[in-house]
Amino acid sequence: MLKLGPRDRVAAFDVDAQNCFTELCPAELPVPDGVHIVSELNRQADIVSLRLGSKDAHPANAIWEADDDRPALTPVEGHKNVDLHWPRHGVPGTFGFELLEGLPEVSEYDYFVWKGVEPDIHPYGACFHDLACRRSTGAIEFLRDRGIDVVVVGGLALDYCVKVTALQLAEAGFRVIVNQGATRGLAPESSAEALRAMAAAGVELVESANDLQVG
Ligand code: VGL
Repeated sequence: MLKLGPRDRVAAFDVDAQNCFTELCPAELPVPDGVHIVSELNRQADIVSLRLGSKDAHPANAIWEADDDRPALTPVEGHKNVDLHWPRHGVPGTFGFELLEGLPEVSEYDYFVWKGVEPDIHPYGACFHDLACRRSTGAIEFLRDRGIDVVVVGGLALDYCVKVTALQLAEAGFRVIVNQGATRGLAPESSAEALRAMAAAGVELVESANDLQVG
């Protein structure tokens, strides 16, 4: 059991919990078992005082789109805010863009971030718009303003956007807990590496919201 302190100092962050990162969207970025995070995201949000969310909101003409010549995960050269090619995903107006069924409406979150809106910007973390972490999305300032010092993180995918968001929050000085029941990874090796990197940065890991005690 992890004791997180008073409820009014604890927030939850649903990172990119979108259909495009589940097997419902095989042509986008299907995360194995990704649809099954909803109940844990809701349970962790139920025990905290604020709920933040993010979505990838990518244009269909993004310069990082993978194709036969430039497969997913190959590098993109010459663009400071894009590192890798990815299949098209998270395009507003599509089913893949929508939050997973069972989550609140976007407007019910206490704070919400749309990221990667520009065709030549593809960030991972929900706290900064750019890869160099210079342009805040406002999430960190919102959490500080509200007196939050602990953030429970889940969403998709563990090995990319969840990892980077957790590291950004830890770097900003928050106590960060990743609920493994509320996240899944794209691939086993990168997920194992994500868990190592987060642990090295002081991020705590729990199996489920049952392991969290908020006073
Ligand atoms: C993500 C890879 C590419 C994520 C987004 O949300 O984890 N991963 N784009």
